Amino acid sequence: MNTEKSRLGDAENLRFRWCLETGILDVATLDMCRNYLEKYLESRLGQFHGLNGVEIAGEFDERLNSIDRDRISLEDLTFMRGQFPLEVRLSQEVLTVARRIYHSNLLNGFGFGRANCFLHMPPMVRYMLPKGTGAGVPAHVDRDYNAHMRQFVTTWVPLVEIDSSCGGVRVFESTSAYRDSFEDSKAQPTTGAAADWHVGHSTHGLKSIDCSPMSPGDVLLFGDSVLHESMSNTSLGCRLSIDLRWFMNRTDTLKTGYDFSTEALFSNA
Ligand SMILES: O=C(O)CCC(=O)C(=O)O
Ligand SMILES: [Fe+2]
Repeated sequence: MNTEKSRLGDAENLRFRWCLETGILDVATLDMCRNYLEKYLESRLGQFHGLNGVEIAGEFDERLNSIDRDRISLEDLTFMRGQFPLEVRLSQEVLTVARRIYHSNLLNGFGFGRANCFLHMPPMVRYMLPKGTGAGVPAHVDRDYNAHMRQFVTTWVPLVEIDSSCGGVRVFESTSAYRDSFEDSKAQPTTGAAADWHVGHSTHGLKSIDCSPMSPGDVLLFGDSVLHESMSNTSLGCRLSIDLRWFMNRTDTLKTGYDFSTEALFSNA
């Protein structure tokens, strides 16, 4: 056994840390953002025959499974996977929510301060239709999807009530055995027709925690090596959420970031 590997330093420990903070964000700001997203979704889903949410979700899943990947644009495919397009992800409505987090003390417990806190751009904004299983991300650590960032923390921000039916995020306990085997169990991108998510990590034997209930204003925070997955939405409503990724040094990304202290974008690309 590699004892050095299990004696993790503080910085390494933060990668496996997670917590749920309640009543942190201003609900009016979140409502404003939710209204904007709902309007967008309503007009865009109209293109998919204007069916109600449940039927659309079924249709999306069926199409995703049978789709000829050469005949659909990447943009449409990404949208059907529950991800809002770039214009929405870069909107002021979404940036305003991120700004609220920056100006709170939320990230202090992870070692961030105002002078060392940068947002990965663009934020991710997701919807999950009722029974829309195609939008669920299998068990993963965010590092697997963000190799361009050195170390970061994710804040998951729900814009609707999350309960056991409108499930949110499920976190898996980072046991020391899991930490020791972490580097070896790195998930690989899938290939072929089903490729959208990485192959899910094995969660066998790991204790899981469903992060619910959560209300608008609550924030789930987790380090880049915390194993987690999407929960299903079996409710009749649409789930809306934003995930924002934060890093401490401007040089921690090979792509684009946002500096709220100067309200300016920067790029290391
Ligand atoms: O919203 C989801 O279903 C997944 C969220 C997630 O994986 C993340 O925020 O990193
Ligand atoms: Fe994730």
